[in-house]
Amino acid sequence: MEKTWRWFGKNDKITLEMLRQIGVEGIVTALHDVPNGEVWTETAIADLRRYIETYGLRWSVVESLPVSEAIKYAGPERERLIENYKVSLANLGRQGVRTVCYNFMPVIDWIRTDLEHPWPDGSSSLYFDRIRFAYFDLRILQREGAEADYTERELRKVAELNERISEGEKEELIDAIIVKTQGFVNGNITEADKNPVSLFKQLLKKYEGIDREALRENLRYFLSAIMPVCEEYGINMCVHPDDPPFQVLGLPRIVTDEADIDWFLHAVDNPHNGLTFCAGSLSAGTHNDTRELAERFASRTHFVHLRSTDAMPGGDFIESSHLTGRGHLIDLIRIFEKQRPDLPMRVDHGRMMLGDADKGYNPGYSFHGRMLALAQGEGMMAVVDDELRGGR
Ligand code: DNO
Repeated sequence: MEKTWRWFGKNDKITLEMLRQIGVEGIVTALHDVPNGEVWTETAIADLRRYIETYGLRWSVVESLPVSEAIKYAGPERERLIENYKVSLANLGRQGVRTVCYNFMPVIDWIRTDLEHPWPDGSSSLYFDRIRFAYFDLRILQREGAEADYTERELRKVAELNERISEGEKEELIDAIIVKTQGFVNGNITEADKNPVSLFKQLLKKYEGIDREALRENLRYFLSAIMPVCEEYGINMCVHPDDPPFQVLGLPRIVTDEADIDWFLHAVDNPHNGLTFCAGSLSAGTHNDTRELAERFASRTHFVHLRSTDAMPGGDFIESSHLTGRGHLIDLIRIFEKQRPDLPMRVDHGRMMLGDADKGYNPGYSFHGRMLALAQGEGMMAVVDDELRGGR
């Protein structure tokens, strides 16, 4: 697979010069300063593409061309937004950038409650604590009917947490769940927003009455509308699985397991409609076996995220080492190197280590941690490639 790296543009503290030295071949990026829903002009795309190429690298994947909320909840602006999306796709296609990752998660993209979960060795990683998340839902958002989504035991734990949680910790929780993890992926809330919780609640309201079936229909509608452009320009769309892959905050999530993936691939049965195989997101659901999913969906996968998780008691999960955990990256590399050696892959997230913590990197996107993970990924790929050649 092609070794790619998520880079956040010319202001990223991790420069293309650095990436060239650590064996990166392709860049995964986006026009991060274009607001969601607006057209990506061909000039802006060409400028970034050329800049990347001056470093001997190529712009391999767009992550993400964000799908505006009104497309997901079918608001009145949907047609205009889909038209803009099509123009952006055509402009990307004309510039030769033909793999486009996006997601269809309502309101909130990926979810973590703790951005610096300490490891015994002094490094840290991202973590999802189910009780803290329930606390956010029940006590901070005070979402109507939320109690029904938690067990008696969980509700008791939330009440216990309420006795000891400090105001500072509450702020940190809000920051982790809806601000720091969201803004940089062109999410709905950024650090500049004064009252993130009330903004978030307004967004949740837009989905009242939208269940799984309705959201599926809106995904089908969107994909059907853009497929002709994808065919014309040879663009491969690859939806990112929901992270974590289960229902949250009363919102439907529709890319969570084998049946969901099967559904959307058949709903618009076109080879340009494919999957981002995010091993980290999928493995965070204990109902998923990443190896079975990879075997089944390799042919419709257009992009691979190598990351692993470990399930903890009580529904928590931690971002584990890339060599261990439920991601089973060695097996996935075996499957993809054999069936789809052409695919771009990036190591997704890394621990914070060796001074990463002071640099202000986006959560999960450390330099040293990801460099270590890339080296591990490269090592696994080298062994698998050797196996495939029959060893020596
Ligand atoms: C987080 C990422 C996601 C992902 C988007 C793709 O680190 O995996 O934010 O980029 O969901 O659309």
